Amino acid sequence: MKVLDAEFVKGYIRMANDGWEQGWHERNGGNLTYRMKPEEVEQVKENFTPKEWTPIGTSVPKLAGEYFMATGSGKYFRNVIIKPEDSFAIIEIDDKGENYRIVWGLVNGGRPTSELPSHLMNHEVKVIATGGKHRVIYHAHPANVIAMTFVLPLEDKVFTRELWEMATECPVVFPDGVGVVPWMVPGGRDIAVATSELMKKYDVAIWAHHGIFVSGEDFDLTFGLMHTVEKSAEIFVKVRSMADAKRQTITSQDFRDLAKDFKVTLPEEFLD
Ligand code: 2HA
Ligand code: ZN
Repeated sequence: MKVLDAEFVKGYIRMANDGWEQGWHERNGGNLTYRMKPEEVEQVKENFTPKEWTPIGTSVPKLAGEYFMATGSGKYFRNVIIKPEDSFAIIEIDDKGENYRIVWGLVNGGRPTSELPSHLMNHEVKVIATGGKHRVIYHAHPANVIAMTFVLPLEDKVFTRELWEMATECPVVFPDGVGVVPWMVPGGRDIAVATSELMKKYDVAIWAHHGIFVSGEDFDLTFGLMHTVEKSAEIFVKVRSMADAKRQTITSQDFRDLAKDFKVTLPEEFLD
């Protein structure tokens, strides 16, 4: 089967375009990776033409031999839908988890996303934490979440609580809360390590003054998670624009009641 005819590839392209349409991907901002299922690799591998092995810049032994779809460094989400084979690649990880090679895509040259170390380290953490259920890591630059990082203390508890309070569905959608990474130079191993540490605990990591990373099982859940967090952040910005303080909000006891009915566990550390 041709790569572009496969359902999972269509799902990937749709998600990238949805992110573009939300306004989360100015210029070449953001990146999306997907860990392919073995049967999906089988479906399309007749099209693979492997290029040279290249160091990842970090070590991800749990991902040895896996195949990923990855947006290209310097490529635009805006173009994914019209020139997919120029905008993203399928890559293979070597048997040590230290090098990758492009096997399809990026036909006009280029490399996978500059945030490949963060993506792959997050994938590795999630393979372990979810027994392989999570397959999608998504990085975007949504304006309202970024705005929050200029006015709130950069603490997991503060961000979790504010985002939960801004929309009743939030504690159900991300019951573990969100982590916050202080400002760091993007693209390197240090920010990848800091982010993947948070991903052991959360599905959402906010990068101060930069954007968000989210992790999920499939395209719908992962896009939906980004969308929910950003919608909540938008409400926060509106509330703060109207008044310095909230007149009323969802209380800790309200959250406990919600958790009971919706059968989610909310960490007590976020409920005092
Ligand atoms: O330009 O978003 O963090 C891609 C990025 C880098
Ligand atoms: Zn970014």
